[in-house]
Parts: sequence; structure tokens; C-alpha cells
Amino acid sequence: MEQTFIMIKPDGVQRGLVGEIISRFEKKGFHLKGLKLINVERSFAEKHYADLSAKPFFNGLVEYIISGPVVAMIWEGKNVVTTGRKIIGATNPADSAPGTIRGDFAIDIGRNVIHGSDSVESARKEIALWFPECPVNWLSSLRPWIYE
Ligand code: RTP
Repeated sequence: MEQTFIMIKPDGVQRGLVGEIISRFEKKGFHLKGLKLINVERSFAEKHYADLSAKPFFNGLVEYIISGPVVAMIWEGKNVVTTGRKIIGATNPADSAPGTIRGDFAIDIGRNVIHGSDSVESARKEIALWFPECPVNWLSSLRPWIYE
């Protein structure tokens, strides 16, 4: 089953949005496979965002990610990478539809509350980076009520 990496950024944690965000993924029917609240080192944030290292906003982005604890999660389910990005909304909250997390809870692109993997391949890499330990393996008893 497909998995994605979701991170609630420091603004989302500070603003008390953790429960709301988890609730949206749970209510959709996705299955929580990994969860931790952590402070990340600068070098770790730079590694996570290595693809963006040439961008003018890179330093500000790294400062933002290391400014407080983040919630790192693995979510599992059919098409969870694409659907997770839809639940999150467009990168710039000015373009995120109402009903999405960024559309409902963010204004500035540099404080957009949440990250979600943009492809199955990125998800695999990000899960390996953020969860080097094996996440707990369990099956939701709801599975037959979510999938036919
Ligand atoms: P994310 O990786 O956080 O899920 O975001 P994304 O794929 O939707 O967007 P991406 O282009 O990968 O950008 C990563 C994060 O960088 C910050 N950003 N700031 N100031 C700016 O112009 C700017 N552009 C991007 C955002 O926090 C974005 O989520």
C-alpha cells in the first residue's frame, strides 16, 4: 500500500493545529503508520530540502523548519501521495482552495503549516530520512470498511 511523508511545520505545531491536521487525514480513511514530535538540526533540514538549495528562499526555509518542533508522520492508503497533496492544498496559501489545510489555516507561502511528499519516489526517500527506525507495523481493523 502507498505511503507518504507528512510534516507539520513549526507554525502548525505552535498554533495548535496538530490535532486538526491528523483528524483530516484520519477522517479521510488514511492509516497512521509513524508519528513523532522532534526538533531537527540545520544539517537535517538542509538535507530534507536539498533539491531547493539553489532557491533564494532556501536559507529562510531552513531557519523556519528549525525554529521549533515539527510533527513527522507516515500516512498510508490508496493514492495517499496525490490525495495528501490535495488535502494540503497549493504551496502558496493565496492559491490554496478553501477546505484544504493551507486554504483554511495559512496566509503566507513562508508559513504554510505543512509539508507533503510530491511523488511516490520522494515519499520513499523522505520516509527513509525521517524514519530510519522501522515504524510500528500494524493493520487498521477498519480496512474492509474503507476499501472494497
Ligand atoms: P513542501 O515541500 O513544503 O510540501 O512544499 P511544496 O512541495 O508545496 O513546495 P516547494 O516548491 O517544494 O517548496 C518548499 C517550501 O518552501 C517554501 N517556499 N517559500 N518564499 C517563497 O517564495 C517560497 N517558495 C516556497 C514553502 O514553505 C514551501 O512549502
